[in-house]
Amino acid sequence: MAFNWAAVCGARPAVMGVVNVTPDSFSDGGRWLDPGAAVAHGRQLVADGADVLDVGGESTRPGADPVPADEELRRVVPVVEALAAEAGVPVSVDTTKANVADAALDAGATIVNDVSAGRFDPDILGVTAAAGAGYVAMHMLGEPRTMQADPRYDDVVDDVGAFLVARLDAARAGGIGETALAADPGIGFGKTVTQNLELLARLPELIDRVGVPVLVGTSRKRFIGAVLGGADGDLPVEQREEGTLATVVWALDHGARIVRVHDARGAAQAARLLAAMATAA
Ligand code: PMM
Repeated sequence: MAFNWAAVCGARPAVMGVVNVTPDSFSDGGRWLDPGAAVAHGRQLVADGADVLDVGGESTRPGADPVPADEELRRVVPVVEALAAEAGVPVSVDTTKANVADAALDAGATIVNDVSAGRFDPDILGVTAAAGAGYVAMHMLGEPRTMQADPRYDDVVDDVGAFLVARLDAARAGGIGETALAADPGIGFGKTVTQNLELLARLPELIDRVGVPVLVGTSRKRFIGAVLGGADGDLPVEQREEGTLATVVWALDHGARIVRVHDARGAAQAARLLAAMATAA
């Protein structure tokens, strides 16, 4: 059956919980590299309120080198398989590689979260289409290795919007159905602190432009540490949870339909409280 985002985030916004099976992600690298620990973490995220689990085996932090496909497969497939069988929520695979997406979809994933939006391995679009899976097209400036080297835009919201419109068209041309599409401005992927803040400030403009559900991933990212830091420098990653929650509330209140977070509990509570306030008027 073809994937439909409306089933996930139609009635109310969805919380996507992050399961990074990597030794080097910026926020939680190495914590869930063991498959058993990763699966247990996924279960905990669902208990905390996650509506979707996003399993990734390649770090996309600034400066990261690519991971060979066989290593990424080895990390991701067992975790996807276990969580798809028992977590009770849709599982997405965070990959840019067609063969990793293919194997993860075979193992039970129903969404492909592609931070390259089909630019790194165009076959990923056909693989996603053939499985009738959901697809997230994310904006990144160039590639992780170099994306933070002096990122420049004419107008960041305009440029990211145009990119996403073009990549969504590529996904449609690759056979992915309209209800399966979501878009993501890619907070932190080739953006300065100010550019990230502007993307969030003008989120409704971007949402209007792309015309599909928008996912926002701010969790523990550097711009939060930079804004909240002091003379000693950025607030460290482990102290960015409260700041993350502020951005989650903002994104949901400005039209985001999916938020991608490391701590599902706060985001799920925020989503429920926002809905209660919105319907009390
Ligand atoms: N951020 C990261 C990884 N994957 N996918 C989407 N769609 N959006 C994001 O913002 C995003 C992503 C980097 O964060 P992590 O290393 O903590 O997972």
